[in-house]
Amino acid sequence: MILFSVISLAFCLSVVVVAHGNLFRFDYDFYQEAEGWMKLHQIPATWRDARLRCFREGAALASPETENLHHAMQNILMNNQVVTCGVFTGIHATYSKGDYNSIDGTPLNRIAINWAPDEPDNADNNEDCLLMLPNGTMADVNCSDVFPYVCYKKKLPNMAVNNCGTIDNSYALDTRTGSCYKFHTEPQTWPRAFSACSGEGGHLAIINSETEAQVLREKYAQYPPGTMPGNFVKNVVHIGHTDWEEHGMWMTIHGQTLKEAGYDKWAGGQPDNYSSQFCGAMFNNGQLDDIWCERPCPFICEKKPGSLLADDSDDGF
Ligand SMILES: *[C@@H]1O[C@H](CO)[C@@H](O)[C@H](O)[C@H]1NC(C)=O
Ligand SMILES: *[C@@H]1O[C@H](CO)[C@@H](O)[C@H](O)[C@H]1NC(C)=O
Ligand SMILES: *[C@@H]1O[C@H](CO)[C@@H](O)[C@H](O)[C@H]1NC(C)=O
Ligand SMILES: [Ca+2]
Repeated sequence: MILFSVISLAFCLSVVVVAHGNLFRFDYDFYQEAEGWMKLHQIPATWRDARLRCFREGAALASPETENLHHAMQNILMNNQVVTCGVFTGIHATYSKGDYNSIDGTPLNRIAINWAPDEPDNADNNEDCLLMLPNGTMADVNCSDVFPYVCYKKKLPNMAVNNCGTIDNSYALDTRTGSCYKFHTEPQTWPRAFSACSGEGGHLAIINSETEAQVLREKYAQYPPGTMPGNFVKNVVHIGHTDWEEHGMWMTIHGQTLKEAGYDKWAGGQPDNYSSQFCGAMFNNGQLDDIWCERPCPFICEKKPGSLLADDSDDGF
C-alpha cells in the first residue's frame, strides 16, 4: 500500500514535470484553469516576507482575482490538510489604510469576495492583509501575523527557459566553471541576499578555484559604481561564506572550510572583524573579506544550469 502510493505520487509528479515543468520551475505545478503555475508555501511567513519570496521565485503572491484563480487556490487549500487557517492572498492595503489592491493593482471592488462571518472587521485598526480560508471565504488579518501562502506565475506566450535553467535572463552561464551567475546591483543585507539567491533557485556564490575567482572578478568589472544607483559601498559584494556564529571559523554556506572549497585568498589584513563582522564578502579584486551581516551590499548568486528544472531536486534547493 505504501509502496503503491509512493509509486503513484512519483507518477503524478512526473506527469506534471513532463507536461510543463520545463517551462518554469520543478517546484511549481501547472493549473490549466489558472493558465499558469502555482506553489503552496506551507511554512508560514509574514505578508511582506511572503510577497518578497514569491517575487524572488519569479512569481507573485496569488490573489483570487478571477473565478478560475479562486477555484485553483481553493483546490490547493482543500488538498493540503496542513493549511488549517488559510493562506495570505496578495490583496493588501499596506500603502494606504483601506485601499485594497492585489499585487498587480486590481482593486478590491473588481474582485468577487465572499467574506467569512464577522469579517472584514479591521480588528484594532491593525488589519491590512486579506486571508483566504480553506472554504474560500476571506478575512482581513494583521500583515505581521504568519500564514502559509500561494505564489502564482501566469503563463506568457513567449516564456522561455534559458541555458541556465531559469526564465531569468540575468543569469549567464560561464563555461569555465559550468555555473551560472547573476550580479544583483540592489544592496541587501547578507540574510536577504541569501534569501534572494535561494528563491531564484541558486545560492550566494561560492568560490571553488582561482578560475572561479577570476570569473567573479570579470563579472564584477561589468558593474562599475556608476551602474549601481544609490549611496552605498560599491567595492564589495556579499558571497557565500560565513562564520556560522563560531567566530573566527570561516566556512562556505555549504559547510566546507574555505580551503576544502578551493579558494581562501583573503584580502590583505582580512578577516579583520572590524567592529564585529560575521558574514562573507568579496572585494572587486576577487579577494575575500568579512563584513557586517546587516550591511546592505550588492551580491552575486550562483546556480547550476539545470537546478530549477530537475524533478529530483538535490541541487539548487
Ligand atoms: C468558512 O469557514 C469559516 C471559518 O471556519 C466559517 O466560520 C464559515 O462559516 C465558513 N463559511 C462557509 C460558507 O462554509
Ligand atoms: C499587528 O500589527 C501591528 C503593526 O501593524 C503590530 O504592532 C502588532 O503587534 C500586531 N498584532 C498582532 C496581534 O500580531
Ligand atoms: C569579533 O568581535 C566580536 C566582538 O566585537 C567577538 O565577539 C568575536 O569573538 C570576534 N571574532 C573574532 C574572530 O575575534
Ligand atoms: Ca572586514
